[in-house]
Amino acid sequence: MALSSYVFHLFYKFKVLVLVTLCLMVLWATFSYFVNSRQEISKPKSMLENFRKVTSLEDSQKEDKMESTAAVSTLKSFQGPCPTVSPYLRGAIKLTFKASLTLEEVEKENPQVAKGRYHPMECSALQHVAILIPHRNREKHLLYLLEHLHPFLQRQQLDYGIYVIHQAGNTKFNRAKLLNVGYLEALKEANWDCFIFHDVDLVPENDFNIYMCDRQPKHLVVGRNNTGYRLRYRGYFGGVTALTRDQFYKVNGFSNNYWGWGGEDDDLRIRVEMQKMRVVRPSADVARYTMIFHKRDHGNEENGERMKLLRQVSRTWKTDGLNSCSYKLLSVEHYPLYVNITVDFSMQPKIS
Ligand code: UDH
Ligand code: MN
Repeated sequence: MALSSYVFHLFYKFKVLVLVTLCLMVLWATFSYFVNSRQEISKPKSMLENFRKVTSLEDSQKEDKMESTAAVSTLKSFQGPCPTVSPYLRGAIKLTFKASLTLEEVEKENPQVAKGRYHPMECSALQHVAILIPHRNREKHLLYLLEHLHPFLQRQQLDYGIYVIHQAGNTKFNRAKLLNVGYLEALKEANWDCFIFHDVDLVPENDFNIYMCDRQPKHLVVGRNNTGYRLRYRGYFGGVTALTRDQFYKVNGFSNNYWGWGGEDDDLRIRVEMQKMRVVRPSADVARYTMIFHKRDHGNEENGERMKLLRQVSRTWKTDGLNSCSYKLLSVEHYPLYVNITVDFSMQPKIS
């Protein structure tokens, strides 16, 4: 008798165990369904839908801020990758540039950006992207670019950082060398997958122009307002380009020898083509920019030597580039909306 009651008891316990396991499985399935559906919101169909979703991005960011760090880190451990098309994209936007805009206002608009960096809370970004901006004496342009670029990149659900590489002193401006410095210095902070080399005065008009790298080097400026939204010339590779860490490394970065305006972007295209890579571009209807009007800067006069330099690329690229980029690093400052890297090139031998 005692044995049969023992067996019965054991069987009963087993049944309870099976029931509890089943309940847990149902709970788990329900939970994962909700987590997934948060990420896989399909591509927006109408303006109204876009508007609602962008509002909900702002709301969810507010909510996220309120959650305790512990809760956020628990959620993050369940996080899947972000969708290939972000649900927050809006398409073409009419850009405005307010004369009285201040950096404090832009900082207030972007409380979730710290030390120039941001990552989405709701999913794990597909790429870690460093935006590199060569700069000297264009503060107002930088302000407008930051104002538009931060929300633009957040709507694309990117894990990104903005670096401004500032050339100190009065030596001729060297855009390409500044961008080499940006690449080398940014990689000291994080293992970025993708680099966007970005003029300070070009503001993207359509957030379907995705700031991620492709399997081939990508040129993002098909059209801009001051060229009637047409490609400046066949082979143009200037303004804004996107190369992966490896693509840029493979071509030994930019040349360091272009002082003053012009040629350095064509040089990079030649390097890319010599490595059997091919420049790709997004479609003309999304790769549109507004260039904030400016005149030629003092210290960035046209480089008369550029044609000569361009004829030598096949001989010089291996020894002139990332591996020969010498500079004096004056400071690395972490501001709320960007990292400011200041360099001095005045010790360089070649100044005309
Ligand atoms: N840049 C600076 N400061 C300078 C020079 C250049 O920050 O003093 C940077 C900035 O990021 C700029 C980029 O380098 O966007 C390219 O320089 P640019 O804007 O002067 O080049 P772009 O081809 O203009 O746009 C060339 C001269 C325009 C003459 C216009 C006459 N109609
Ligand atoms: Mn310009």
